[in-house]
Amino acid sequence: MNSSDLRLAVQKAVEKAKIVDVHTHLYPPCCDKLLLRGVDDLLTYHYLTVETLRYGEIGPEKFFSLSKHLQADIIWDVLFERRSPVSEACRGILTTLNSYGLDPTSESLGSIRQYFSELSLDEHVDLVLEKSGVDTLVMTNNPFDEEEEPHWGPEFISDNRFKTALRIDDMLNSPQATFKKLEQRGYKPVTDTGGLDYCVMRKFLLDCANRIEPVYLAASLPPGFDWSEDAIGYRVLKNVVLPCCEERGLPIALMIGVKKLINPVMGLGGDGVGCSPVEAVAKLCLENPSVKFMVTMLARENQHELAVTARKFPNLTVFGCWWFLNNPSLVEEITRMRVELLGLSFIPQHSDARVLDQLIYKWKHSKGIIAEVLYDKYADLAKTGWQVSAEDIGRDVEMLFSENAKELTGIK
Ligand code: FIX
Ligand code: ZN
Repeated sequence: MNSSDLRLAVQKAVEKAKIVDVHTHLYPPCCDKLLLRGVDDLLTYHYLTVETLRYGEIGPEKFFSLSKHLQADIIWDVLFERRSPVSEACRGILTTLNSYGLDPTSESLGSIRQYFSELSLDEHVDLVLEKSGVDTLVMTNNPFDEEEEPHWGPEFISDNRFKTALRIDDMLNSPQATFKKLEQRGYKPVTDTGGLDYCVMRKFLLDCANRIEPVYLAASLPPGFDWSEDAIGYRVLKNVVLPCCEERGLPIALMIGVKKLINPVMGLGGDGVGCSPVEAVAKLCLENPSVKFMVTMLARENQHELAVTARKFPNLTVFGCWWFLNNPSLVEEITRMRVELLGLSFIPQHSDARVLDQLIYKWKHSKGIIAEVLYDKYADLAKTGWQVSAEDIGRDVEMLFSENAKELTGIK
């Protein structure tokens, strides 16, 4: 295959690859308004609100006091009307609108809003999954989320395209507050003598798992998470969460490196990033060989050590270019490094979509970069005399976009 045929073959395989998106904040249609969608939700995504507020034309308190409609008007004016929308989050809006045949250079925000208002929820979900190529996506399901948890029931898990992940940050990062919530729900996690009753906590997690049938358990941990053996969060991880994962045969996804609310006034956009001890991940993998770990880290500086660590532990799968790493320059750098160190034994991306329509741009942008990296790697192989066939390329691409995730999580 000559280089232009090779590039075409890779692009075609990546373009048609169906996707298992292992981490999103989306909800099935039965959750109605919980599922964010349309241009106002796209524009008021926390990535864009903080980019708008950087220009200081309006203060955060005043901005967040406005309706979503007015917030979107301001964001559109500041980032699109009066400046070129060169940031990744801005470009994502344009890629998404373009995929619907909407031209924001000639159409008003009003006419764009009109377009989305005419899409029913079910039509919208079907349209976005078809356009984005996402076959199956995994949600983020926090048992302590008071808006979401009431939806947990048979209908919540009836749409096979929407899988659940039991998200238990609170149990590890704020255990004392969580214990109080467990007591309110009839669980007694602390004994009369002040000891921790791990069995009760495991029962809570297993009761949750019986309700939503998660494909993995997940927790986001700060850079300063206390990994010492006697730290309460670590003891809950070791004696409650990991045993539940083993009992149910579920992976544990650890998302490490977020500094929560470094600027609280920014709300969801107020989180920061910090380097975290990768050796803590290595120790977990070493001490729990029968547990499957999915790990993504938020700091660019952690990526190389994490990839090297994954070489040592078959029970460690690296996934995604998470959040502040989901930018073309970093997705390329990280994906190249991962292919060079891990071959095809990792999950290159997840969308982290909070708004339904984001699936379209987050995957279109990532697919473009991953295709470019794969082309280069196959071209390097060709220089050694190793020619890949279109079938080889298709097989490899399926692994990266869906098969690795299916094998790890049991998604069919
Ligand atoms: O912890 C997480 O799941 C993060 O992805 C979110 O909290 C974050 O706000 C986000 O959506 C980043 O893209
Ligand atoms: Zn997320």
